[in-house]
Amino acid sequence: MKAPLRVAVTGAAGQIGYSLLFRIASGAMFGPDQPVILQLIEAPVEKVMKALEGVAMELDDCAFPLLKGIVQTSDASVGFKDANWCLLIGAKPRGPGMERADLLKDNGKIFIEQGRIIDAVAAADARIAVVGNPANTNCMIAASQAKRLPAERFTAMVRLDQNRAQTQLAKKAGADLTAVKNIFIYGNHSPTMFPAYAHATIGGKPAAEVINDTAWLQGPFCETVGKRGAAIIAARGLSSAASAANALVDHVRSLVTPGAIHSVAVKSNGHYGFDALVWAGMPVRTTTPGSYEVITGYAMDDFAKSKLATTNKELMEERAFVADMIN
Ligand code: NAX
Repeated sequence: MKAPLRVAVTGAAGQIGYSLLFRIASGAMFGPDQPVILQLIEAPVEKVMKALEGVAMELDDCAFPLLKGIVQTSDASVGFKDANWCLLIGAKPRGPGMERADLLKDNGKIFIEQGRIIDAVAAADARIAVVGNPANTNCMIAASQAKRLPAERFTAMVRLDQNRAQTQLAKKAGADLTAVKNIFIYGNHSPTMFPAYAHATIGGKPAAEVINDTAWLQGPFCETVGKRGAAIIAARGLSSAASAANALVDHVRSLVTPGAIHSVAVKSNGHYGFDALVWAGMPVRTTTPGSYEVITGYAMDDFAKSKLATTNKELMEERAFVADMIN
């Protein structure tokens, strides 16, 4: 039997947490032979901590063979202690009339604190995946606090956007979902993101050739993927939760599976023309469990270049809003 992995999850009593924890405990994230200890972190609010207790009771009631322990805490230094994976889902939502700059700054405070504590107490091999929005910038902020853990350990999730794009391409082509390959998300997890359809293939042929409708690819396709979150809220009255949890399972599973090729928001280091200091979605190949290399060299046409410039500009603006907090 392998030693259990410690998996810290913030916002554990929230919507995404409720869809996610059971899948981690069942083995979907780390495999059917990998035991886990869940370290659940919530806001220090009585009602929320009570709700977390209920979630932990339900986890117990599933009798998952791989679940070797549950920690419930509102103290991040307890929750992140010795964690091998830190899944940062909890974030402050945008309130009515709230300015984006204020949202960035309020979340900045949370992610500065969490980044500092993770760097101090998490396991030497700790990996961090950020879901809480604005995910790319929150990830950059958390990473800014790390002195021990290298920046590439901090990733933000754009996998939900990749999954959405894959399904849209398959539906349009009338193809099976699994026939769609190499659709990658570049830039910010926001409506400015760019699903780079030109590199995608369907049944081994270029997707653009199979679909043969450039206006659809440049227009409704990009728009549907970019605004899917808002469409879910309009239909469900609540933001995406099960699909976001599923995407996080995919994000981590791909990052621990050597050879997997997938979209992750990582420190750009200037790849694809992004500002070197922002976290931007791009294609990566997992090398060893938890480590990856950016796949560089996909050629971009003028349309793609203009989309990359737009999403890069937004990421740089977000960085500028919080620059005084991280420098
Ligand atoms: P919920 O509001 O249901 O849950 C969030 C939970 O986080 C709450 O229980 C809250 O008490 C907790 N929390 C807040 N601050 C905390 C802190 N400092 N430490 C620990 N816990 C804290 O939101 P949910 O629907 O679960 O969404 C969570 C986040 O994911 C949001 O920021 C949301 O915008 C973001 N999303 C990101 C996506 C992505 O693809 N990157 C897609 C889905 C989702 O919209």
